[in-house]
Amino acid sequence: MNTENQSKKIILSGIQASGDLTIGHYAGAMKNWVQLQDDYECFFMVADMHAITTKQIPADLRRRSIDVVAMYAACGINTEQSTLFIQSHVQEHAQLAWVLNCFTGFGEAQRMTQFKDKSQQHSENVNVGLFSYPVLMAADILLYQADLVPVGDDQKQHIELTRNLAERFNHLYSPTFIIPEPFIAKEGARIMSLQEPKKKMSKSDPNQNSCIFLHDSDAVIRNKIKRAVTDSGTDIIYDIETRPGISNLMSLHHIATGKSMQAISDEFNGRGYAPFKEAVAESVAELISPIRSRFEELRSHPDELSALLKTGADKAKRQAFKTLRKVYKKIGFVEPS
Ligand code: AQP
Repeated sequence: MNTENQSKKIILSGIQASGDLTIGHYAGAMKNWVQLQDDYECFFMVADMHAITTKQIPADLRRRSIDVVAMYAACGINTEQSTLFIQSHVQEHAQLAWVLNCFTGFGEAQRMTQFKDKSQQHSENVNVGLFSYPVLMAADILLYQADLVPVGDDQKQHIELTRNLAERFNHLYSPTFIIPEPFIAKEGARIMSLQEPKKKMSKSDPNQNSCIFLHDSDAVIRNKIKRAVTDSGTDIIYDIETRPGISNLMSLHHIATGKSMQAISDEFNGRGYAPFKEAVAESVAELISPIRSRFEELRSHPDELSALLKTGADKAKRQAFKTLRKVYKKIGFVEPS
């Protein structure tokens, strides 16, 4: 770590390797990361350990873990500046998660709404890992002494749990963990399914037409937006309650062009859905096209990605080991001789 980095606040964030990344991940995560990376020391991980809380095909998980790293870089993460790593490469995540499990109340974990949602979605596989997912997430964050955690608003409750666990530990022993703050993306950054606009766009949605993947071709993007579900009526006005389909398309246009919701409404309201959908398709295709090209270029150099991951894991490990060592000492574990 250089001196400049030592004075910078720390960010930790990550995405599960449970599917191919969508424009939702770009809007809710990577776009913010790119903006924050100059001002913070950033650790961006591929959450493969979180991914196995739902069923994964091993070969797909292996491929996707590398795809996610390449996608981070393709979206503009500076790989020289930020630390990119795969969660399972740093064993301290599992080790701290175990310790934190022993400081988490059962009722406290039971209150997590994401567990309730996900256990309904995956009712055939409600495992203990899914239940303690937020505790592993707390370990991810606290290991790096992160000051700020950029997340979607659906993750706010998990950050609250992380803060509670850190405060509990600090109070029981002595100051050990930084208490992290969530960094929640602005309005319009939550992208919804193109087919069921009241539901979040999710990479593991079995309906491929509900998602725009960051590797989709221009033709596929145009087709998916053309087929996107809209609302009855013809108004192009941002209102997620009454006009979820159109509001979602407005969010996509906003992400792709930077135009405000009001400016989009002023430009398209009264002209009908067809020209608006065409404009959204064009802007989204224009946003994704260079990302897709950079992704393909990076993916064609697997050795460089491996080297990058090795450097990232080494750097992440140095920080993680420092924190874990302190924790082990404080709770009374004997140091190995
Ligand atoms: N549709 C979205 N809109 C805005 N932000 C999103 N994020 C995910 N989807 C959207 C944000 O990306 C970060 C990490 O996502 P994740 O993949 O680790 O977890 P997730 O939120 O469970 O994403 P998915 O796609 O829904 O995964 P699956 O289908 O595997 O459950 C978070 O900050 C999240 O808010």
